[in-house]
Amino acid sequence: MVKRLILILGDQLSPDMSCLSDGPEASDVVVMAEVTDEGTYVPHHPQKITLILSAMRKFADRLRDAGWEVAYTPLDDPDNAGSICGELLRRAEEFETDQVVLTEPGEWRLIDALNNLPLHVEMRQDTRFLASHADFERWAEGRKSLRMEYFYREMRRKTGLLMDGDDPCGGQWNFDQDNRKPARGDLFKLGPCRFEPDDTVRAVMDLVADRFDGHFGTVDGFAYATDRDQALEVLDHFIKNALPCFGDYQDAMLADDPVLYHALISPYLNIGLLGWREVCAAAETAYREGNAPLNAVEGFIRQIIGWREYIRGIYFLKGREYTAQNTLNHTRDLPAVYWGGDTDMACMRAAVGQTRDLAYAHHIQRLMVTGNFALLAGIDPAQVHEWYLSVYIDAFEWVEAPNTLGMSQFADGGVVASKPYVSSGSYIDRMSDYCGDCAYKVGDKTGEKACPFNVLYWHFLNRHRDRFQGNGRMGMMYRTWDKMDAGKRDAIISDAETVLDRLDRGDPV
Ligand code: FAD
Ligand code: DLZ
Ligand code: SF4
Repeated sequence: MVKRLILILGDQLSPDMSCLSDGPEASDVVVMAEVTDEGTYVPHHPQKITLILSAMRKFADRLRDAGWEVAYTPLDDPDNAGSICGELLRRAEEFETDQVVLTEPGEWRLIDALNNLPLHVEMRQDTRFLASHADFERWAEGRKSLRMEYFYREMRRKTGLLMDGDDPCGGQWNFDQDNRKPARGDLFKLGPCRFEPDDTVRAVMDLVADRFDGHFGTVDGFAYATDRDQALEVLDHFIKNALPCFGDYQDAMLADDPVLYHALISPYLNIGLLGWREVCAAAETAYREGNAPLNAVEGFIRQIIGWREYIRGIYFLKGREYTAQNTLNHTRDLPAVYWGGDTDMACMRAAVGQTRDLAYAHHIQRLMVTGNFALLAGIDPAQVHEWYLSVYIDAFEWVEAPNTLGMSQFADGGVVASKPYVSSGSYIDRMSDYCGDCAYKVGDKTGEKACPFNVLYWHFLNRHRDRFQGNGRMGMMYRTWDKMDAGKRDAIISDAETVLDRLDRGDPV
């Protein structure tokens, strides 16, 4: 029988991948390749590359132990073709076959490239998700708006998670009104799990430091889990120590605590070291056994079977053109502050600084600090998208693009978000401890020291009035703006333009 090449990508590191379902007995060969192209098509953070290559090496060993033949190409192999497609062609020649089996990648770029190979490619569904493409299309069909909340309820019914018979536990689907407490500096925090690099990880760190020099961030301090056992430890640590407070402090931000009560499991879910089922089951058990309150557990499970699945559904439903959208016609270049350039804004310094150091920021930092600033300042969404895809440890296009372009930048015209996620500085002040240490004054609405979010917020609403004033959820903002005296409005617009001019000149803000 002709040998088939079974391609396993760096974010497909689970024995449950559909492309492995025929088992090692079929005498196929698994192809795994560390390639420069995947690390540079956007300049990925060195810790993200380290995570992926280390986890690939360890997963290849796991497959060999399970009886698979694995053809593994390290990054520094002199014969390395440098790209996934190049490696497949090389292996096809070596094993004298034109048969390839793979699981659908999480990015149109790679799906198209692989489908265009002069080989016979069988692309199977990615069954690691709760909702298949067909399930999501069925749900979306005929709906005027694709709101996550309704999709989520269907997923709760489908899985039976947090259900008492036909009803949601506690009589409500969503307990968000109990969540979102502001940050307190004296919160008891254990911090996330950290793993000392072993020999495999150290070798990869050296290689990455050498080959991807110049990317934002460094490998220094890399402490992520890189195999299944370590990822399970992270999950266990979260369920025991952080889940009980997850809901309450989900939106809080503290300068000296980058993770707070977040799980930090997205990298492992996204590369296959953890699965949604076991993660949600562990959270539900904590609730049923009285170890975590319902508002926390419901909020957490909603992120996974609600938001995560919904976001993926949107990416594949909307197709290749989704990432090119720019509904608000924003064209300004991404300012240097996103790459660690000088800034007087304490919140941006904190969010970008921890992103550089850890390749991680939690949801509200991504949405309401760096995302909010880019949207208010009118940054080209394609550049914002590339930034998020590059710098975060968990970023793969299927999950990053709808979050960035849809939820955060409103570039899709309101498919994901019913209104733009914008705020003035007062939201950041309420939810964080950033403003106390800032050169700007969050209480100042105009003037040299006025918080840039305060003036840019009104500038955004004013310049997009035609689009948003009819949005029921934004009417009050426009009424507030209209009631302001004309002199104050002029001063705000003029101060905002000073900030924007500084960004255009490349001066720090
Ligand atoms: P927790 O807050 O502990 O949440 C638990 C889990 O829920 C996460 O691990 C994640 O798997 C899931 N989840 C929560 N919110 C979302 C969401 N909006 N979309 C998908 N899954 C969600 N998430 C990514 O996994 N990859 C990305 O590239 C990514 N890019 C983002 C870009 C922007 C602009 C924004 C606003 C959000 C983005 N998110 C992304 C969603 C979210 O910020 C991260 O999933 C989360 O911060 C990961 O950290 P955590 O594991 O500590 O999450
Ligand atoms: C992100 C990434 C990186 C940095 N390197 C590799 C690699 O060397 N080999 C590989 O198979 N996959 C890598 N990946 C993950 C891919 O970019 C990812 O599979 C696609 O973007 C589709 O989600
Ligand atoms: Fe950020 Fe404004 Fe607060 Fe400074 S004052 S930390 S710029 S929100």
